[in-house]
Amino acid sequence: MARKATAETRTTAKVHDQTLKRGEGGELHQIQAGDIPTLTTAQGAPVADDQNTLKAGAPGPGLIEDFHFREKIFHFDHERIPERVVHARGYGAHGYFETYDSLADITRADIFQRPGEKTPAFVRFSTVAGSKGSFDLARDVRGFAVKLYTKEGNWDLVGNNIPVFFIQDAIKFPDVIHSVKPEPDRGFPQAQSAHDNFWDFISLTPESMHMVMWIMSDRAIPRSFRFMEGFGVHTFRFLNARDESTFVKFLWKPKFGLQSVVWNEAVKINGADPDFHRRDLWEAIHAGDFPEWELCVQLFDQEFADSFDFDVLDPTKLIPEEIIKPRPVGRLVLDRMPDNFFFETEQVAFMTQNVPPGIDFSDDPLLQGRNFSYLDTQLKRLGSPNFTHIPINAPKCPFHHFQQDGHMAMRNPAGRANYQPNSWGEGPREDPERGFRSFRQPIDAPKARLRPESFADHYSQARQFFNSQTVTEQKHIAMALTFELSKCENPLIRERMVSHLLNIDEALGATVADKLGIDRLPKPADPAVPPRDDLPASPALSIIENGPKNFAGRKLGVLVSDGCDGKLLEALRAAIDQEGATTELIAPKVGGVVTADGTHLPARHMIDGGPSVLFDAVALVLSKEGAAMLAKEAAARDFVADAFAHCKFIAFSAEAAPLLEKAGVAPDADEGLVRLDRSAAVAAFVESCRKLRLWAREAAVKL
Ligand code: HDE
Repeated sequence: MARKATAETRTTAKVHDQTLKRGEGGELHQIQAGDIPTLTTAQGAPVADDQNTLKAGAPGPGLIEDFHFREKIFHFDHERIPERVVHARGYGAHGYFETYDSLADITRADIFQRPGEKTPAFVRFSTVAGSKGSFDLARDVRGFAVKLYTKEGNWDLVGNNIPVFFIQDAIKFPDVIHSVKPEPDRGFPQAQSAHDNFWDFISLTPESMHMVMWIMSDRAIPRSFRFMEGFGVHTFRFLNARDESTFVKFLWKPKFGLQSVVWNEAVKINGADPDFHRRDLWEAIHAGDFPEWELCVQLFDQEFADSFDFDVLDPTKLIPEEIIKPRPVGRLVLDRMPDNFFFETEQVAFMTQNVPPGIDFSDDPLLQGRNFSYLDTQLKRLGSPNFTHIPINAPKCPFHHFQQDGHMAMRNPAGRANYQPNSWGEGPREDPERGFRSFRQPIDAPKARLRPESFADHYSQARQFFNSQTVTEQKHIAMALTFELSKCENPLIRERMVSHLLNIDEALGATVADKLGIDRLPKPADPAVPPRDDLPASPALSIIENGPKNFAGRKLGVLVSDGCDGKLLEALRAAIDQEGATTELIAPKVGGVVTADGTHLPARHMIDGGPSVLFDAVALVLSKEGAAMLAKEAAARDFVADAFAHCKFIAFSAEAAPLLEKAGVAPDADEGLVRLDRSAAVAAFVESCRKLRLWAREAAVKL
């Protein structure tokens, strides 16, 4: 074909024609050419053509003098930075911390001095094992990292949603992480602990048993970041103005109470919405329904530490809340999403060693190792010692130092002196009064690679955790262990794990062994010290016991059809609204439905895109014809069957009964099915929803 060269850039012209702009009152109007800023290169030169490379004729060859193309592609080719080695997949938000009372008697940390004072905060939640593009509902620990921009420097509380950890000494961290990551020869499985390498390492590492109980519990599949606790894990120190020390453990308690999903649901959520947790946080903050946590502290002295059953410096142990009651000291509110994910969430650099004066470390060997590690990781990821110049990492208080130069220096220090002391009268000097001081702990010890004997009990708190769960939660732990170990190909690994479980709870070990087809129970693992069975249950460790007892912040999914009862829907929506929860409609097709009285209702989802796993409770408000039509659709039947199997409360209009039946759910199966046939029924349904799930149903559905 004969080619004609043309200089016309039609696409650009059309973009002008088609672009609408939002006015001040929110109205849309046609954009004018003058409304759009001129595209420039990174050097600021205006660009005439962003659609075509510079060529000798058409189609080419291309010319190397095309600096705009070269710069654009060069920059694109360098858009990625290394993902975090662990906690790669995460999501962050801005907010503030509000101090309740002055803690001046126990800490001189500036953030805890003045009641009512607000300190800016940035929080990043994450999974641990999966890569950046993995899914949100992996069975995994969640990172709960908080950066508090205090007036005396950044304080990073880099914690998890589980109060203990796998290992006692930082030197084992690469091993535990290698074991959980995809196996190196095959490059899978992604974001899963259900494989040989992980359970091989775990079953050879008895100190991980307490943590294993937590990650096999529903704590590892939270319903939302908003509904999980956070823990600083290690014991820290508070130091007051007299440098007196109080030990402290930090806990975040969610205002909306605890809630998790069930495993069968988690697997389906990952398919339906891999960004389930991200979207949840994004939507809650944009709706003005700000997530909130209370910061609590467990305070204790050396005398308590000496008398406690376990070593307070052992990060595989916790102090039950029934023994030291957490004291609320402030609240964290997340009220703003970052403008740009990369700029803030990806570049934020948390470091355990970021503590202001008044907060100090303990000798927990895991914490000591972390303090060493986090600086390396920032240099590797962000590429320059000047990563503190990036706005999300920079302190928001005045700062002065003589660190200079290096890649990407973003500040322009003025003056002659770049050292101190100096005679120029320039620059900052240290301040023994205001400055950070470490606790003056006397040390007289041999230099050796040691593990304290006081760290030797690996089973007692694992057992206490298991005994503190409701029967439902205990079953979930047994099911999770069975599932995970069923994915191990090596029978020795399975047996070795069962031998540990027998030290935690005999019935648990026997149940898991039975499900795994292990006919002869192995001998219990040989414990370093005998496990204790006298530790009382700690109700604070159960999720179900610590539910919100209301439906606030939760989501109702209503399956609707043409010809449905608009008034009933209205009443349902109003009651859910009143409860502080949200309603989303799911319709047979995009565009919504027309109710019996002729009102058009837009729907958020069409049935294939809105499965019931995305909701905390569901309702079926259908016409007779709608129910008959949907009964023939697999997606609609799954909607109902899954909601039932996941123990959710289900409301239904009388006309919807045939869909229930086709989905294998008897309309009067249990009290979790609420027929919306009288005016009080809506209120009764909302009342039920406050329990979140009807766990009593679980025995009947046998997930
Ligand atoms: Fe981390 N951890 N970690 N970790 N960790 C990282 O730092 C490390 C540990 C935690 O949202 C890395 O910036 C070592 C315990 C969170 O950006 C890295 C050890 C706890 C985050 C690192 C631990 C955590 C990280 C990777 C054993 C709970 C995500 C990227 C001594 C209390 C922060 C980065 C974010 C991130 C090292 C153990 C929590 C490699 C060596 C225990 C929440 O530096």
